[in-house]
Amino acid sequence: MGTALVYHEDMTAARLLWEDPECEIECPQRLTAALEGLQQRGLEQRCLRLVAREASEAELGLVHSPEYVALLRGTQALGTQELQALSGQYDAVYFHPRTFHCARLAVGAALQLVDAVMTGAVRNGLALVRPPGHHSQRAAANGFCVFNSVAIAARHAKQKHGLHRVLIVDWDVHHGQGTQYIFEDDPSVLYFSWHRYEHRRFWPYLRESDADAVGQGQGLGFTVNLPWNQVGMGNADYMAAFLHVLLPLAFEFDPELVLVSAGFDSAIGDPEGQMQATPECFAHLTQLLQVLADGRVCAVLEGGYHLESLSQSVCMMVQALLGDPAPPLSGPMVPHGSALESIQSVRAAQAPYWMSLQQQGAAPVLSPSTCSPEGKPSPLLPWGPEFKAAATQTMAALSSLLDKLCLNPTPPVRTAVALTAPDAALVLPPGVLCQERSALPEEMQAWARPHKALAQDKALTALGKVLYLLDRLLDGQVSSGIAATPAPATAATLDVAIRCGLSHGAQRLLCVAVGQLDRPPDLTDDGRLVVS
Ligand code: Q9C
Ligand code: ZN
Repeated sequence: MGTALVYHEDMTAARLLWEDPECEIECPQRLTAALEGLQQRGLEQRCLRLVAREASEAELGLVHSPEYVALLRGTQALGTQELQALSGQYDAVYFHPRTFHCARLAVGAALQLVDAVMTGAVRNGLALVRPPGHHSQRAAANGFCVFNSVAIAARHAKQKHGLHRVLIVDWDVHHGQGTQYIFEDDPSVLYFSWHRYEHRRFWPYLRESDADAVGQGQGLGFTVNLPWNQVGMGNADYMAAFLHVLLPLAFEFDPELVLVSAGFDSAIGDPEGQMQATPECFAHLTQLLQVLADGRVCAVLEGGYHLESLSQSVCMMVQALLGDPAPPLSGPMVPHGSALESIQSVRAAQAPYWMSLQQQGAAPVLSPSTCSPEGKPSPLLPWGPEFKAAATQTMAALSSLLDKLCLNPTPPVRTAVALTAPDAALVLPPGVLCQERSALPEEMQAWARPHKALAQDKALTALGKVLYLLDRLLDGQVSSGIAATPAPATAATLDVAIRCGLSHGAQRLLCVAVGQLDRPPDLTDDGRLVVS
């Protein structure tokens, strides 16, 4: 199963017909640059190419009012002056005689993509469209957006494919307030948006873009806003946002489909976003989303105004959709303090609605920001510098872990299996090494001796294999392994394995027991060991 790329060259037809510095960045070259990038890297050729169709007026009606659709239909016949006058009725919008056609193709492309994914023709895909959609509302154009393609696609997925839970991930650098309004009381659509906010000093200057806007009525907890209060957010901040906010909620929500409002004005170089995330980051974000909804990810282009950055980021996303490994992330993987504050305030605002945020209930409730909108920093931070330092440290540790995941070379043996004689009849998949050696060195014999459960030959042989496997893991020859021990010897084997691991150079050891297993007694806790 592959990746769809939905496009129609007619979507380059709409363009700004008068002087307007705010709107001129939403230009036809955005689409041609993205498409050329995909062609040059041989990515377009690896996708299933679908030619976009126009959405029907009934489909537009899933979100928009009949009067608004009629108004837009009427723009096809207007002259430049009338178009400019009508555009002036909305915030940051321009109309062109081809706008209605383009916007219907943009919606149609999103619907075709959803249909291709839901029928199983492809696993995932990207609709390369303009105009964008996420600012558009039931009866209003806004922020270059005319029809809300992603919102319509979500309603369509529910109606036409019988879905009950759709996740919308809006990584455009602007708040998709249009999408938020459309679903604010709807628990069947989880809407996540991060956005440049700067304590409400950035467009669209809305109170309801802040972290404490969480939805209404039945939809409480199904609107998730992560406002960035500083520019310059980068890879570490975006990864932290996914790992600590979006993914916990998304796993709990368990969507049947993921729609991405894929704006790339959140990438480095973009004049609107002023952020620092590199194009590679979008490969990682895409990869993380693919663990949801059986990989059913439909991305729809929103913003992105730096042509080179846009094109590179689109390529990274398509590569990840195609299943290529993500390139390592550059830069120090340390989130900004301001990002951690934002993350913490969304988590606090959402904690009442999500079990996955309640374990860490000790988290302090923060005011929406440490800086009042009037500009003077608040004198008393709701969390002290110690807490902040601790959070930074935690994040640094997490980040270095991520670094290693990306940078470490793959060991020669991916998986090894340590079995005792009766299990050895198992047929192992190719490439899995069967651990043979079992002699137990003196040092470990000494550890084993106090355990009665290890007195039996069979248990001791198994222990020898486990410890040998552990050594190969620690010296990097093997990346993971599985071992069998006789049931009565499990606790004793674990005890010796932990002692051996810690004495053979493990810096940190996490021990997870599935089912009942007592913590081995007498283990000195020097901070390197966590047993759960
Ligand atoms: N410098 C999209 O990205 N102008 N729309 C903001 C602040 C409007 C953005 C001015 C930006 C609209 C889809
Ligand atoms: Zn945007």
